[in-house]
Amino acid sequence: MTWDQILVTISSFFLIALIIKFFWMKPKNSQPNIAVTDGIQKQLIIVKGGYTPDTISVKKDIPVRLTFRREENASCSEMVVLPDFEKSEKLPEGKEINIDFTPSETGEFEFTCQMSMYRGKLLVSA
Ligand SMILES: [Cu+2]
Repeated sequence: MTWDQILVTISSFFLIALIIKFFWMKPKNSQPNIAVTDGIQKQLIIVKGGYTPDTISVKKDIPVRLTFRREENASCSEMVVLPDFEKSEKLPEGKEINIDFTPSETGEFEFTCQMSMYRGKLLVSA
């Protein structure tokens, strides 16, 4: 191998390592947990072309209240489903709908529209 080839080989290794680090080793939970108010972890989620925010970090064994406010009339988003917590609610446009539950296990739990097109994640940590 010539020096050129060695250099190219080494730099491509670094590039690959960088790509792997960026895409696969992204920290799973980089956001802080949502704030606790009156003993409840409360988060407002706007429903418009998706869920904003779509990743919510909470602690287990503390009650959670997700308030969904749907700001569109696309039929796609007229319901929200949290299968792991056996919750589903209709979301009338412009109204704030609360979903209350207490996560008792850590992990990643999805919430979606009724057709699973809009997706959000609840990250529960100890
Ligand atoms: Cu949908």
